[in-house]
Amino acid sequence: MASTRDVLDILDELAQLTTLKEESPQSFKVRAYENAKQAIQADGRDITQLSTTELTKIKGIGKSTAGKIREFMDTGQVEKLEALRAEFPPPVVELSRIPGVGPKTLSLMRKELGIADLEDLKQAIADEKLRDLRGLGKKAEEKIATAIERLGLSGKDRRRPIGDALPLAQKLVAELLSHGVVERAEYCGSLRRMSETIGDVDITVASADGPAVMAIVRNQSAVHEVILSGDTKTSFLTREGMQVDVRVVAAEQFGAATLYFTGSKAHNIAMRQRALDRGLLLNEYGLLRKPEEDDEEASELEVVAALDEVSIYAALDMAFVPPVMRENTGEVEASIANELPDLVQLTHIRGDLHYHTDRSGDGRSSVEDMIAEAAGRGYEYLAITDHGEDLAMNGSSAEEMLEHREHIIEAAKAHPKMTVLWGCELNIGAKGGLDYDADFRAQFDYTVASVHSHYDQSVREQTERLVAAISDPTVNSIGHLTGRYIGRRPGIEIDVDVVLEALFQFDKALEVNGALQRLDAASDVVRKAVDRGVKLVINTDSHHTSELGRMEYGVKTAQRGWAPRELVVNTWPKKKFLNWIGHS
Ligand code: DGT
Ligand code: CA
Ligand code: CA
Ligand code: ZN
Repeated sequence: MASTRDVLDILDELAQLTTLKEESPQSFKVRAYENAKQAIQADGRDITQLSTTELTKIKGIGKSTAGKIREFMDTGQVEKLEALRAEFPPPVVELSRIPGVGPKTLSLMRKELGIADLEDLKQAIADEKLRDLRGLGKKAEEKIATAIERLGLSGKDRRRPIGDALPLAQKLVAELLSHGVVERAEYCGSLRRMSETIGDVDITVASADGPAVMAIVRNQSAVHEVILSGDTKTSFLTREGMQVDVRVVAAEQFGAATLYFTGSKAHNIAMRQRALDRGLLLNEYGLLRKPEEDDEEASELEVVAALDEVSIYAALDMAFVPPVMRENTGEVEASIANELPDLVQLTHIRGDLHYHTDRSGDGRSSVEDMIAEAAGRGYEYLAITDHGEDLAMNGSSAEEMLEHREHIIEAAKAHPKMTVLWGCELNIGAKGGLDYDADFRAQFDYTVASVHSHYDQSVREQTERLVAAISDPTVNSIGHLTGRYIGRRPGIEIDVDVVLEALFQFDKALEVNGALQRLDAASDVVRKAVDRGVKLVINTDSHHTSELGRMEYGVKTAQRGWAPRELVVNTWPKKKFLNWIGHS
C-alpha cells in the first residue's frame, strides 16, 4: 500500500530526473513536480484517500501530475518515471550530484565522452579530456576532480550520506513493526550511532519466525536485488545500490544482538574485554558464564543478561552508554567510572533559534503556521531568523524586515505563552562582513550568522572571516559552521581551534544544525567545543512546518559530541536565555 510519504518520494525523483532530462532545474515540468510536492505537504491530508478530481482541486497540482499520482497508487508504478529511470540509471544520477557537474555538463559528458559512471569520469579527468567539453576548461576540470576527492566518492568502500540511509531504515523498521510476527525491530550499526556516512544499513528484528520475517523483507518496495536470504538473515541492495542487512534473533537475545550489531567494532572489543576481565563471555547471543569445570551436569553456557542492552551494561557494572557515544573514545572508561556527561536530551529543548518563514525566498510555510507549529511542540521561546538581504533571491531588505517584525508580533499574539523573537540569519561575507549596517542589525532580538558563499577560500581566509563575524557585537550565534552538504558539497575548511577559541572569548553559541544533510557543526567539532566550554545551540533550520522533527538529529549529533545539557543555551529556562542575549 502506497503512503503519502511514498508519493512525495516519487515526486522528488520525478523532479530530480526531469531536471537531468530537461537540462535545467528551472524547467516548468520540474516546477510542476516540486509545486505538487509542496502542495501535498501543505494540504496535510492523506493523499492516498483522494480521487483524481479531488487531487487536481488542490492548488499547485496540475492535471498531468495528478494523473501520475493516481497511476502510482493504482499500479505501484509511473510509466514516465520508469522511462526516466532507464535513461538515467543510478550511477549517472550520482554524477549529477558532484559540484560542478550540472545537467548540461552531464549531458555533454555522456554524449561526447561516453561517460556512464564515476570510474569513466575519473578516467576522463586523468586523460585531461573533460576540459575540452564546451563551456568547461582546465579550471572546471580541476574543480570537479577536487570535489570527487573531497567528497570521498572514489574507492570501493563508498559510503552514503546519513540523509539517504536514515529515512530508508526508518521506513523499513516501521513496516516490519506493522507485522504481528515481528516483536521488536531496530536499526543498528553506524546509523544508530549517527555516523555522518553509512557503509550499510543493519536492522535487527526479534521474532520467533525467521522465515516469515525474511519473506516480508524480500517483499519490500525498497528491494532492488536480493544478495542473500536465509532463515535468519537477508541482505539486499536498493535501487541506489545501498546494502541493507536484516537479521532475526530470538526475543530474549534482542538486547545482546542490538548491542553487538550497533557496534562500533572498537566499542564491542572493549566491552568484550570488560566481560573477560570478569570471567564472562559477551557475544551477539548474550552475556554468558561458562559452567564450573567440576560441574559435570552443566554443559550449556549460563545466560547472565541478553534481553536488553541496559541489563547487559548493568551486569558489567557499567552505566548505560547511549548508542551515539559507542566509538571507544573514552566512553567505556567513563561508563565504568560512572562519569558519563549529563547529556542534552530532546526533552530538554525549550526553543528553536534558527527558523524560517515564507518571508525567506526558500521558506515554504507562513509566519502564522510556523509559529503555531513551534507552540504546538511546547516551546517557550522561538527565534524567527529569515535570511538577511545579502543572500541572493532569498534575502529581505531592511524595510521588508521591519514589516516582518510587525507581522511576527501580530501572529505571536495567538500564542502568549511562547516568546517569539524577531531575528535574522545573517550572511557572513567573503571577509566576514554582514548584512545591513551595524545599527540596523543591532535592532534584531537575536541573530544567527552563517556562511552561504565563497566556499573555496584558503583555510586562513575562512578562519579570519568566521572570527570577524564571531567578534561582531550584533551576532549571537554561528549557524551551520562549514556549510557542507554531507557527501554532496564539502564545507569550508577552517582552523577549528582558532574558531572555537573566538566563540569562547566572545561568548557566542555554536549551532548544531539538525538538518540531516548538514549535521553541522559535526560531532567531532562539538566534542572539541565542549572541551573548550563553548556554548552550543541546537536548531532545525526549518523552512517548512514539516521540518521541526529534525531537532532529534541535532540533539543526537550533540550527544555524539558529548554535549552536556548546561552548555546548550536552548535548554535554558526562558529568563536565563533572554538574559544571555540581552533581551528584556
Ligand atoms: P558501516 O556499515 O561501515 O557504516 O559501519 P558499521 O559500524 O555499521 O559496521 P558493519 O555494518 O560492518 O557492522 C555492524 C556492526 O557489527 C558493527 O558496528 C560492530 C559489529 N561487528 C562487525 N564486525 C565485527 C567484528 O569483527 N568484531 C566485533 N566485535 N564486532 C563486529
Ligand atoms: Ca553497517
Ligand atoms: Ca552490515
Ligand atoms: Zn537558515
